[in-house]
Amino acid sequence: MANKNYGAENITVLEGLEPVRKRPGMYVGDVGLKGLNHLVYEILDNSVDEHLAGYCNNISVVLEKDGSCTVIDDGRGIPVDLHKSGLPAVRVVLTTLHAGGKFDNETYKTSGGLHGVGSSVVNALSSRMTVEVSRDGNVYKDTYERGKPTTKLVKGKLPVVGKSKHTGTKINFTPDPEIFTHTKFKVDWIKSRLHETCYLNPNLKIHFEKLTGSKPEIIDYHEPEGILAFI
Ligand code: 0RA
Repeated sequence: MANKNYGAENITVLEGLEPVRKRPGMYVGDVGLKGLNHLVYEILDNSVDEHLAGYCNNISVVLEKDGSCTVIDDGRGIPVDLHKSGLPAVRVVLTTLHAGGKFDNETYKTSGGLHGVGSSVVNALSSRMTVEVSRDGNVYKDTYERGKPTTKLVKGKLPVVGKSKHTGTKINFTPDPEIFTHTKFKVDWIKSRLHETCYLNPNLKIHFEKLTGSKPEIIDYHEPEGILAFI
């Protein structure tokens, strides 16, 4: 081998998002309505992982008027400090394919598995994505187009766009119409998924808003008995 340091353990970290756009079906099942809705579940599941890790108790899912989706949680916020690559950790999470399910940083391992793994796939398949992280009193923002960063770092750091007394992560993404055959989320499927997720996580509250179409919908999901009634 030309480079003896190039082993199985760091292959995943070197992989960009090109394979995802080349073969989207391999990552989200298909490029139809099912795959489209899968994007929401991938982002949602990362916030649920943060809940399982013992931090986030509230998640908000908004289907925006412009066809994008926003997921907000009150977890610790995806770390923004510099990763050894020299990039903010959140940018590494959102632009690196963790194909093997292995991320070379203990911080990213949780009881539920791995944090943020699917979010880079969603980023790759979105015409636009923005992430805002509230941490350490600041709100940091990063932006992407089809998985590529569009925000200029200042001394390697993300811009601070506001102040916050809270922590959490907000991700907004627009599924790429160049990839998907459908661009309107299936609201009923999403509502079922949110209901199920609350059923399985009795201490989790999920706020849902559908702002598309002529009749907006707002639902608060919370199942304090949930699955506990069966065990
Ligand atoms: C790794 C470490 C820490 C937080 C997260 C991941 C995290 C990821 C996501 C994805 C969606 N919401 C999230 N919230 C948190 C925290 C590490 C620390 O503060 O010590």
